[in-house]
Amino acid sequence: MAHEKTFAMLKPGILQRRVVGEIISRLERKGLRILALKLMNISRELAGQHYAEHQGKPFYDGLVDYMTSGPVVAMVLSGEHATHQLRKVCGPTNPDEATPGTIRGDFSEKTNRNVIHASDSVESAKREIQLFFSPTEIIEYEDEHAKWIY
Ligand code: FUP
Repeated sequence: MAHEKTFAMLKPGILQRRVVGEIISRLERKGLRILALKLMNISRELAGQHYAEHQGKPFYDGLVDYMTSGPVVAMVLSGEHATHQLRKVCGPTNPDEATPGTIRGDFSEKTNRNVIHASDSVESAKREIQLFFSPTEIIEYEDEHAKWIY
């Protein structure tokens, strides 16, 4: 089985809107397993590293302003094809294209406020996990229920 780790981040505003539990619940219900979870304020430096591929684009400064405007919830998730599964649960970047039933489709209205980040590849997930978590923060544990999911 191709089990892998992936990275998700609930973006600023998520706590104020009091939907953290509801969104995490959707990730769990899909079968994704939480290996690390933390509430944090991110620095402009970390936001810049995370979104390095977008440096120089017209929306970049606004993106960094927004991502540093309030606490986020960062997570490491695992599962079979977890990166692909997580992206599907989130829906497309632009909420206009995200169908109801996806997280972005249900909780967001605009691309620049699309509620959740999800790694776009296994390689990105590795890089992002290392940016946000130290190895000791990622907890490996037995999962007796895996046989009901996979
Ligand atoms: P995604 O991988 O779905 O997060 O999408 P991107 O890496 O393309 O974009 C990262 C973030 O930049 C988005 F979540 C929101 C922001 N963005 C904009 O604000 N405007 C754009 O035109 C594109 C992206």
